[in-house]
Amino acid sequence: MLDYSLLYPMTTPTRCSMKLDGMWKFSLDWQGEGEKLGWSKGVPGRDMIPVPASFQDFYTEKAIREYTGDMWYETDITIPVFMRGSDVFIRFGAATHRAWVYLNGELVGEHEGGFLPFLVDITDKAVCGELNRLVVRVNNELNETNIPCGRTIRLENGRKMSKPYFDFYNYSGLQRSVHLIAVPKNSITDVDLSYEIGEGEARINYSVSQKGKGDVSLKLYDEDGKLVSEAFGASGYMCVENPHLWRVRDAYLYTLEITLSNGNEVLDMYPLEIGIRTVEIKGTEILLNGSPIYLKGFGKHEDSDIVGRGFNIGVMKRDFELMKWIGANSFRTSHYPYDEEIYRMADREGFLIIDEVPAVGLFESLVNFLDAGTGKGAKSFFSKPTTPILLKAHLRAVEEMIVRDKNHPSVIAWSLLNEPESTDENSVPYFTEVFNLARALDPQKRPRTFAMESNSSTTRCRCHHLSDFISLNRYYGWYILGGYEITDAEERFKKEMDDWAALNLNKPFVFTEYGADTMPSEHKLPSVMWSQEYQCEVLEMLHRVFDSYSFVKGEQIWNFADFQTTEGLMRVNGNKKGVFTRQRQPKDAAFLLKKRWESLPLDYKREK
Ligand code: CKX
Repeated sequence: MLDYSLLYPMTTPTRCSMKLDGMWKFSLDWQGEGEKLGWSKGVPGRDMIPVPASFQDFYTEKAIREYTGDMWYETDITIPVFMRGSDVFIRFGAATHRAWVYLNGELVGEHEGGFLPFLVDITDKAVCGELNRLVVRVNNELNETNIPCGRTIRLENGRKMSKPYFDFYNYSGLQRSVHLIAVPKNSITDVDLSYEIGEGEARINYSVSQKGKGDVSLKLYDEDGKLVSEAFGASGYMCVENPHLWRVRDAYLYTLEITLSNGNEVLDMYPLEIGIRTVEIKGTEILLNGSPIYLKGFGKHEDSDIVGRGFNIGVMKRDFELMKWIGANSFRTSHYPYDEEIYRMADREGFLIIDEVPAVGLFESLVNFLDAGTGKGAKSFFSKPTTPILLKAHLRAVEEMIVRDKNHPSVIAWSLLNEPESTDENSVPYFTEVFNLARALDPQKRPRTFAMESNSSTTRCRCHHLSDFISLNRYYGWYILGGYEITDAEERFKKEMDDWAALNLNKPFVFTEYGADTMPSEHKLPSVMWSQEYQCEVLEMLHRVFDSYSFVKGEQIWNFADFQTTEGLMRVNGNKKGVFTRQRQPKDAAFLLKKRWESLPLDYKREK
């Protein structure tokens, strides 16, 4: 159970939320002695860095970019006197991968897990009306007891180096906004919502959690600000006549105003934008509001020039414009939950999200994504002495993600692992716990899945029975039989799909990854691998196969844009499977996809 509220930070008549973003003092802790030297009271040096941002790509020295270890941030904040009498918190959108927080030299909180928010209660420590020094020690080391998994090695020169078991750069630091928030002593802490849609009416089931006393009441306003329903009491339901449903690329948001009061006195007020919609799986259909949908879109990353994985509101806007232009309707938050602004935008724009927890790199191999791609066998990742610690961190991240994201209409499914080693019997109890927790925590009981690489085949995967729909990451024509062998790749792919069909799982399949690395500079006729022409040929081949299996109900290409990875023989300054470049300009494949996706109806492959 989380001991703080993960409601999105807002200023309301009863609450105050102030962004602490800007330039913070910054120092890398090369010798790992900041703690001993008292940096918790004040960070040495004069260097300053933007928050939010990854620290890596600002500097010109490679040793700084590749730095692994502790880094220290500091800012001085005036805590307004009007916050006296409230519960006061510092809320971190994310600190990658772990953080210790000090206020005026005193440790006030810590958190592990680099992609979800956490709050530090400073009510009794904050000196209202004065400057308070906020210092944060962030550590970006990878290990096998936290997600995402990796290793930290030491070079001969004594420096540490990150060895991710995953294919994205280990960007780190304070990558999302930091807020100072004040909430009343008696406050709304959470709300669970689920929907039932009937003829001319919708029912919103709700349950509000609170701290302290107060009576709960709720008012629902439509987009014109008209009151459409009311309810009283901490749990129950509200009815909406002729509801305007939230639909794919046709969103409609109501505002649910939750009030906590004592007679006429309003103790707390929190407004939440909600969309009335249902999601379920029936046979091989994915149903939104009872109607079949076909997913078209991307696996993405939070990744851009200079700020790395730091949230960038301009990049977010451009990405949504490009997704609209190309005719997409969905994306997976590969391989970690994204900044909350992105879900708010998806709610507004009517995009569907498969929300993924940062469980990536859970595969026993040094370069796991490569071995995985070729279907090589593997030992068990889930039978190590450290597995119980890893599972605890994983469960905690699932809880934080679902508590944070459960009320977004855009979120239609939970992806609980990416390309794990699901082939060993020890994976079964591990996965079962993760899947059960997701089901227990989600009031809307959304479908759960995990993205499976080639090794997780029909005969070898022991865990696909847990998925409500099957997510396949497949690289026929790239890691498997690329180039002139593409015709064999197509046959091999069809053979695999026939094997899945023979299992008669009666579940929808979604391709959560497929594609080919492509250098935007390369054109070649006839094509060669890495050329723009080849990317298009691979897609045409894969689309033919997708189209010939009725249970395939979605395609999310890897990747939306080129992105940074660790340097190496397989990567040309990053992964180049983007449909767009890292600067968000189209490759040829973007036009091919636009033509296809604009022509596929939302209920493509609807069963009669
Ligand atoms: N899937 C065979 C996970 C992604 C990688 C992608 C790739 C792999 C492929 C696994 O994080 O970027 O290699 O392009």
